Amino acid sequence: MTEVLPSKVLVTGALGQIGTELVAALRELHGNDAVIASDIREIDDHPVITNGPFTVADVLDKDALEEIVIDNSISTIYHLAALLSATGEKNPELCERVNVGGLSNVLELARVHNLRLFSPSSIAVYGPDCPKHAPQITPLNPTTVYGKTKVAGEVMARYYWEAHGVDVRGLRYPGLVSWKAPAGGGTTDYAVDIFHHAIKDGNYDCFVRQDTRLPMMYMDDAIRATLELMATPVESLTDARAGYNIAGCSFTAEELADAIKSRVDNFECTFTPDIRQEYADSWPDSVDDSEAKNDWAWEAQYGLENLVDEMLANLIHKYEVEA
Ligand code: NAD
Ligand code: AKB
Repeated sequence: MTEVLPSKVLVTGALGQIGTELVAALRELHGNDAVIASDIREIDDHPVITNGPFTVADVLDKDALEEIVIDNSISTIYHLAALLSATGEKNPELCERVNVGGLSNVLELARVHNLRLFSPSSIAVYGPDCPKHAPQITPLNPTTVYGKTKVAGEVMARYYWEAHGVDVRGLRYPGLVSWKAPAGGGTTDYAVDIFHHAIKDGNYDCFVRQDTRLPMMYMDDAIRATLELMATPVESLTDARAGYNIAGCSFTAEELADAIKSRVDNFECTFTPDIRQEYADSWPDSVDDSEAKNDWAWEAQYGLENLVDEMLANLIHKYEVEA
């Protein structure tokens, strides 16, 4: 008689900024052993990831992924492996290969093995022609290769749902601000880096102009949005299912610096834009998330003030513990 194993969850790109926190949240929900973290990078020990199963897996190796899916009775994949905007622009060919090729592999595995799939999109799907307050539905003409891979990802996800009934869901995450893991090669990384430098050095040289306004979100909201979307009954979801807009808060780099200055004595912030300014300028200031609100009652809990309070309190504590 064949033993029927309980179904499990696989997270790709689990060592990244989102993965580190999503794996912890999923293990809280399903139990440590039911969530298999994977990444292309190897690790010996990790405060979160190694308290449950971890395996090295390249999302471009479909056969290896399939072996993990079969051997562990995987029923859901949270597919986080990707290259972000700044890294992607430095290596566009690899960015396309990983972001589009990797997603194509997991979509095929989802079709063949009847898996549910979470595949994140980004505010980077928008381009300069988009209104500053980005609607859910508008022409998507990104100028970054990363943005193009995210548009392609949404199109592929919708196709797999419509043509094959694969239950794939996605969110257009804003720039995510978190303290547990570093941000990984994106344009919105300044909104994370600024906190570390404020605490360690008392100053920060920001790589975008002070008037750069972008949609941002505290990680706790992003993780909750992910779990809420995945828990929503399928019949409640609409055509936005491959990339729901979700709004957290929207602030300029200067507003962020000022909020930190009002809490960290003598903090100084200068602004020296580099190439990432171009990517930031091509994205909207804020997003309209009415569809997420209507379809699955999405509501953010963090604005600029409580985001800054949380980031400073947690990072100061973290640095004290590490000292
Ligand atoms: P990250 O860069 O921090 O982590 C990505 C992880 O993927 C890394 O640990 C990396 O080692 C891994 N990876 C890269 N190539 C791989 C491969 N071939 N096989 C397996 N693993 C590989 O990224 P993140 O911030 O955690 O983002 C996760 C997802 O969320 C991505 O799809 C990203 O586009 C999306 N997203 C993130 C943000 C954000 O602000 N963090 C915003 C919008 C969308
Ligand atoms: C990036 O800046 O590349 C990411 C994103 C907004 O997708 N944080």
